[in-house]
Amino acid sequence: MYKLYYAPGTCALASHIALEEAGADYKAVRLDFKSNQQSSPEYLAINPKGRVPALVTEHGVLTETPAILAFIAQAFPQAKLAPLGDAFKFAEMQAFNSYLCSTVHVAHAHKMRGHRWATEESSFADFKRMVPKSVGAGFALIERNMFRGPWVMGEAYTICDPYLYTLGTWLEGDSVDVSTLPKVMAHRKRMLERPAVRKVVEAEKA
Ligand SMILES: N[C@@H](CCC(=O)N[C@@H](CS)C(=O)NCC(=O)O)C(=O)O
Repeated sequence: MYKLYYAPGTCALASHIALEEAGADYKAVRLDFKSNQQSSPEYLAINPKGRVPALVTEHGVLTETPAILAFIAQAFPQAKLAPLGDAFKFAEMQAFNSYLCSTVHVAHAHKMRGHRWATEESSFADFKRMVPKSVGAGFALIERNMFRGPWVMGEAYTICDPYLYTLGTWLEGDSVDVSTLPKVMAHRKRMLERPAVRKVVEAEKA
Protein backbone atom coordinates (compact mmCIF):
# COMPACT_ATOMS: atom_id res chain seq x y z
CA MET A 1 0.00 0.00 0.00
CA TYR A 2 1.20 3.50 -0.84
CA LYS A 3 1.44 6.12 1.88
CA LEU A 4 0.96 9.79 0.98
CA TYR A 5 2.09 12.42 3.45
CA TYR A 6 0.09 15.60 3.05
CA ALA A 7 -1.19 18.68 4.84
CA PRO A 8 -4.52 20.32 4.03
CA GLY A 9 -4.40 23.34 1.73
CA THR A 10 -1.06 22.36 0.21
CA CYS A 11 0.20 21.21 -3.17
CA ALA A 12 -0.06 17.62 -1.89
CA LEU A 13 -3.74 17.77 -2.88
CA ALA A 14 -2.74 17.14 -6.52
CA SER A 15 -1.05 13.83 -5.70
CA HIS A 16 -3.88 12.89 -3.36
CA ILE A 17 -6.45 13.40 -6.14
CA ALA A 18 -4.30 11.49 -8.64
CA LEU A 19 -4.03 8.48 -6.31
CA GLU A 20 -7.78 8.49 -5.90
CA GLU A 21 -8.39 8.84 -9.65
CA ALA A 22 -5.97 5.97 -10.28
CA GLY A 23 -7.85 3.67 -7.91
CA ALA A 24 -4.63 3.11 -5.96
CA ASP A 25 -4.48 1.32 -2.65
CA TYR A 26 -3.15 4.14 -0.46
CA LYS A 27 -3.26 5.69 2.96
CA ALA A 28 -3.18 9.48 3.34
CA VAL A 29 -1.18 10.57 6.38
CA ARG A 30 -1.89 14.10 7.54
CA LEU A 31 0.88 16.29 8.93
CA ASP A 32 0.09 19.18 11.24
CA PHE A 33 1.87 22.27 9.87
CA LYS A 34 0.73 24.36 12.88
CA SER A 35 2.99 22.28 15.10
CA ASN A 36 5.64 22.14 12.36
CA GLN A 37 5.35 18.38 12.08
CA GLN A 38 6.98 18.57 8.63
CA SER A 39 10.24 19.44 10.42
CA SER A 40 10.04 16.70 13.07
CA PRO A 41 12.91 14.18 13.12
CA GLU A 42 10.40 11.41 12.34
CA TYR A 43 9.20 13.09 9.16
CA LEU A 44 12.66 14.30 8.12
CA ALA A 45 13.72 10.64 8.19
CA ILE A 46 11.05 10.05 5.50
CA ASN A 47 11.55 13.29 3.56
CA PRO A 48 14.68 15.29 4.48
CA LYS A 49 13.24 18.25 2.52
CA GLY A 50 10.68 18.77 5.28
CA ARG A 51 7.91 19.35 2.76
CA VAL A 52 4.81 17.62 1.48
CA PRO A 53 3.93 15.68 -0.57
CA ALA A 54 5.99 12.56 0.00
CA LEU A 55 4.84 9.26 -1.43
CA VAL A 56 6.13 6.07 0.13
CA THR A 57 6.20 3.29 -2.45
CA GLU A 58 7.53 -0.26 -2.50
CA HIS A 59 10.60 1.10 -4.33
CA GLY A 60 11.33 4.02 -1.99
CA VAL A 61 10.11 7.52 -1.19
CA LEU A 62 9.18 9.95 -3.95
CA THR A 63 8.98 13.72 -3.56
CA GLU A 64 8.25 16.63 -5.95
CA THR A 65 4.73 16.83 -7.29
CA PRO A 66 5.53 16.43 -11.02
CA ALA A 67 7.53 13.27 -10.28
CA ILE A 68 4.84 11.81 -8.04
CA LEU A 69 2.13 12.58 -10.59
CA ALA A 70 4.11 11.05 -13.45
CA PHE A 71 4.79 7.97 -11.31
CA ILE A 72 1.09 7.51 -10.53
CA ALA A 73 0.17 7.88 -14.21
CA GLN A 74 2.72 5.24 -15.20
CA ALA A 75 2.07 2.87 -12.31
CA PHE A 76 -1.67 2.82 -13.13
CA PRO A 77 -1.84 2.83 -16.94
CA GLN A 78 -5.44 1.60 -16.88
CA ALA A 79 -6.48 4.91 -15.28
CA LYS A 80 -5.35 6.74 -18.44
CA LEU A 81 -4.00 9.77 -16.60
CA ALA A 82 -1.31 10.50 -19.21
CA PRO A 83 -0.57 9.91 -22.91
CA LEU A 84 1.82 7.06 -22.07
CA GLY A 85 2.44 5.92 -25.63
CA ASP A 86 3.39 9.34 -27.00
CA ALA A 87 6.77 10.75 -25.94
CA PHE A 88 6.06 14.27 -27.19
CA LYS A 89 2.62 14.55 -25.59
CA PHE A 90 4.01 13.14 -22.37
CA ALA A 91 6.75 15.79 -22.41
CA GLU A 92 4.19 18.54 -23.07
CA MET A 93 2.32 17.39 -19.99
CA GLN A 94 5.54 17.44 -17.98
CA ALA A 95 6.30 20.95 -19.28
CA PHE A 96 2.97 22.17 -17.95
CA ASN A 97 3.49 20.53 -14.55
CA SER A 98 7.07 21.79 -14.36
CA TYR A 99 5.82 25.33 -14.97
CA LEU A 100 3.36 24.99 -12.09
CA CYS A 101 6.06 23.56 -9.84
CA SER A 102 9.01 25.80 -10.61
CA THR A 103 7.32 29.10 -11.44
CA VAL A 104 3.73 29.40 -10.21
CA HIS A 105 4.19 27.57 -6.90
CA VAL A 106 7.44 29.38 -6.18
CA ALA A 107 5.76 32.75 -6.84
CA HIS A 108 2.99 31.79 -4.39
CA ALA A 109 5.52 30.72 -1.74
CA HIS A 110 6.83 34.29 -1.56
CA LYS A 111 3.71 35.20 0.44
CA MET A 112 4.40 32.95 3.45
CA ARG A 113 7.94 31.67 3.04
CA GLY A 114 10.00 34.78 2.29
CA HIS A 115 12.66 33.61 4.77
CA ARG A 116 13.80 31.15 2.12
CA TRP A 117 15.16 33.97 -0.03
CA ALA A 118 15.94 36.92 2.27
CA THR A 119 16.60 37.95 5.84
CA GLU A 120 15.31 41.55 6.00
CA GLU A 121 11.74 42.14 7.24
CA SER A 122 11.32 44.77 4.51
CA SER A 123 12.13 42.15 1.85
CA PHE A 124 9.32 39.92 3.11
CA ALA A 125 6.80 42.74 2.76
CA ASP A 126 8.00 43.43 -0.76
CA PHE A 127 7.79 39.73 -1.69
CA LYS A 128 4.21 39.63 -0.37
CA ARG A 129 3.20 42.72 -2.34
CA MET A 130 4.46 41.08 -5.51
CA VAL A 131 2.44 37.85 -5.13
CA PRO A 132 -0.82 38.96 -6.81
CA LYS A 133 1.24 40.13 -9.76
CA SER A 134 3.65 37.18 -10.06
CA VAL A 135 1.06 34.45 -9.42
CA GLY A 136 -1.40 36.42 -11.58
CA ALA A 137 1.11 36.54 -14.44
CA GLY A 138 1.64 32.78 -14.26
CA PHE A 139 -2.08 32.10 -14.38
CA ALA A 140 -2.62 34.69 -17.13
CA LEU A 141 -0.17 32.78 -19.31
CA ILE A 142 -1.96 29.51 -18.54
CA GLU A 143 -5.32 31.11 -19.34
CA ARG A 144 -4.10 32.69 -22.58
CA ASN A 145 -1.57 30.24 -24.00
CA MET A 146 -1.36 26.94 -22.17
CA PHE A 147 -4.84 25.75 -21.23
CA ARG A 148 -6.49 23.84 -24.10
CA GLY A 149 -9.88 22.87 -22.69
CA PRO A 150 -11.99 21.32 -21.54
CA TRP A 151 -9.02 19.79 -19.66
CA VAL A 152 -5.56 21.26 -19.48
CA MET A 153 -4.18 19.13 -22.32
CA GLY A 154 -7.39 19.11 -24.37
CA GLU A 155 -9.99 16.38 -24.58
CA ALA A 156 -8.21 13.94 -22.27
CA TYR A 157 -8.04 14.36 -18.49
CA THR A 158 -4.43 14.06 -17.35
CA ILE A 159 -2.25 14.56 -14.27
CA CYS A 160 -2.05 18.26 -15.22
CA ASP A 161 -5.66 18.70 -14.13
CA PRO A 162 -5.43 17.95 -10.41
CA TYR A 163 -2.24 20.03 -10.27
CA LEU A 164 -3.80 23.08 -11.93
CA TYR A 165 -6.87 22.66 -9.75
CA THR A 166 -4.74 22.56 -6.60
CA LEU A 167 -2.74 25.70 -7.33
CA GLY A 168 -5.95 27.35 -8.56
CA THR A 169 -7.48 26.98 -5.11
CA TRP A 170 -4.87 29.47 -3.85
CA LEU A 171 -5.85 32.29 -6.24
CA GLU A 172 -8.24 34.25 -4.03
CA GLY A 173 -5.88 33.95 -1.05
CA ASP A 174 -3.14 35.36 -3.26
CA SER A 175 -5.42 38.31 -4.20
CA VAL A 176 -5.40 37.44 -7.89
CA ASP A 177 -8.38 38.86 -9.79
CA VAL A 178 -10.08 35.62 -10.80
CA SER A 179 -12.52 37.42 -13.11
CA THR A 180 -9.62 37.65 -15.59
CA LEU A 181 -9.29 33.83 -15.62
CA PRO A 182 -12.61 32.44 -16.96
CA LYS A 183 -11.11 29.22 -18.37
CA VAL A 184 -9.17 28.45 -15.20
CA MET A 185 -12.22 29.13 -13.06
CA ALA A 186 -14.49 26.98 -15.25
CA HIS A 187 -11.89 24.21 -14.98
CA ARG A 188 -11.92 24.51 -11.20
CA LYS A 189 -15.69 24.00 -11.25
CA ARG A 190 -15.43 21.14 -13.75
CA MET A 191 -12.95 19.37 -11.47
CA LEU A 192 -15.46 19.40 -8.63
CA GLU A 193 -17.90 17.46 -10.81
CA ARG A 194 -15.53 14.48 -10.58
CA PRO A 195 -16.39 12.11 -7.70
CA ALA A 196 -12.71 11.41 -6.94
CA VAL A 197 -11.95 15.10 -6.60
CA ARG A 198 -14.94 15.74 -4.34
CA LYS A 199 -14.03 12.73 -2.19
CA VAL A 200 -10.46 13.91 -1.63
CA VAL A 201 -11.44 17.54 -1.05
CA GLU A 202 -13.92 16.40 1.62
CA ALA A 203 -11.40 14.00 3.17
CA GLU A 204 -8.81 16.78 3.50
CA LYS A 205 -11.41 19.04 5.16
CA ALA A 206 -12.43 16.43 7.75
N1 LIG B 1 8.53 21.42 -5.28
C1 LIG B 1 7.75 20.76 -4.25
C2 LIG B 1 7.26 21.80 -3.27
C3 LIG B 1 6.79 21.18 -2.00
C4 LIG B 1 6.38 22.26 -1.02
O1 LIG B 1 6.97 23.34 -0.95
N2 LIG B 1 5.38 21.94 -0.22
C5 LIG B 1 4.91 22.88 0.79
C6 LIG B 1 3.39 22.84 0.87
S1 LIG B 1 2.61 23.44 -0.59
C7 LIG B 1 5.48 22.50 2.15
O2 LIG B 1 5.54 21.33 2.45
N3 LIG B 1 5.85 23.48 2.96
C8 LIG B 1 6.29 23.24 4.29
C9 LIG B 1 7.40 24.14 4.71
O3 LIG B 1 7.90 24.93 3.91
O4 LIG B 1 7.77 24.04 5.90
C10 LIG B 1 6.60 20.00 -4.89
O5 LIG B 1 6.11 20.43 -5.91
O6 LIG B 1 6.22 18.94 -4.38
